[in-house]
Amino acid sequence: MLSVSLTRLQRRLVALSRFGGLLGGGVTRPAWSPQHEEARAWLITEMRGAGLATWVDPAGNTFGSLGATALASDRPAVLTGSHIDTVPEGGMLDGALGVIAGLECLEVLAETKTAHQRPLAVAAWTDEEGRYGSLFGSRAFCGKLDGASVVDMAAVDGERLADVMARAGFDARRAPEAKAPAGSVAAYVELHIEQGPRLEESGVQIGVVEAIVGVRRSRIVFRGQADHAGTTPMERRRDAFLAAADYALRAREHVVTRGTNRSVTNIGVVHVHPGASNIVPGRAELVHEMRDPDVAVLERLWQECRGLADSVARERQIAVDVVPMSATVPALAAPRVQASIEAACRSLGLTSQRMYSAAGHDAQNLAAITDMGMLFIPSKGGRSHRVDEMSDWDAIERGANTLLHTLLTLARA
Ligand code: HGY
Ligand code: MN
Ligand code: MN
Repeated sequence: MLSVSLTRLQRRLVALSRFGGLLGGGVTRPAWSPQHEEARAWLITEMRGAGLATWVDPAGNTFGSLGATALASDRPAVLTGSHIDTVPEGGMLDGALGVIAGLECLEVLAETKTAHQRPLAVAAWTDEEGRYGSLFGSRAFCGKLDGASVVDMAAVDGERLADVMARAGFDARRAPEAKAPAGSVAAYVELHIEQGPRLEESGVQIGVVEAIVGVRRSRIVFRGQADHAGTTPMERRRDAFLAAADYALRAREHVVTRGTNRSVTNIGVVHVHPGASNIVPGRAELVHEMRDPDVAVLERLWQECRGLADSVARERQIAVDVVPMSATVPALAAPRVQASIEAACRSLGLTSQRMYSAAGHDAQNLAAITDMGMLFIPSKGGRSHRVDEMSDWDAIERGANTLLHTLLTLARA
């Protein structure tokens, strides 16, 4: 039975983790950064060494293909992949697993000269983590990138997308040209770590994704009055940070009590200005995100939290601006791709369970142009987006073999 080489998988995953690798373990490899571009060059070399044709599109998505030198409407390809950018102080598997396992699968098919009707390709989508713009590369590929917005896209710290792309040799204005030819993708399936505790706690080997959550992100800026921290009487202070803290606690409570059991929310970025210990904060800026697999719930919660921000500001004589940043749409996996993953699990003697993804993924963009599916392997302790993110190597091998047989089924369909 066709199977992947765990030795090769391990070698490549460890090698990739060294680009932006941190001394204590973990990886920081933001999209377009020097370490990301070195990783891209390394990946292209590995793809070519595996006998694949390679190309990079105007949005910086990197492709390795078996049986085609480009995507074409008259020969729809079966696509797999994920991303090689990471969050700050992230792990070595988030994204990397899907790209390296996809490369491994295509290399096995090439070296065994296994017949398949459709071309196959593995993609490394740019900026999946959304440092400059959520799910950027796959959004461009699926024709969902608003060209006018690209020039204004920037990271929360102000670094502009156009500048970092230019440094990496790309013209941001051309990113929308990455749009795939109509009908050029027959199916898309992505292997990813679950990034949560459910699979490990249920003891099931493979997760078959049914749906992927939508994620809404906003910048919320509270504007009060900077004042002397010693001499200003407490009752006269218009402290922007206190308003932000009040909002954060109440918004979390609101989502937990008024959402569903699948609604989650987080505030991971806080900036206080001017940011000195002896100045009452004049301005406090939060990035607030919320998630749910149901777009109606997500929209309701988002509107209700906007109202909450206004209430907090009024109560504290503070001004507030709620600036939408990104809104990804929940997506459903295609039944035929889910069935192909489950058939692969059965042929490999692996247990599987259907589940929704509480993380966002490029696959939710691909759902707009083709039949999409995802499969998960368990994350140790459910840990992810942290330096000790890891999965067992035999789980990695199981996931890659399941991907291999799923791709083969889809490429023969
Ligand atoms: O944030 C997410 O859900 C994903 O890891 N980008
Ligand atoms: Mn990911
Ligand atoms: Mn991630």
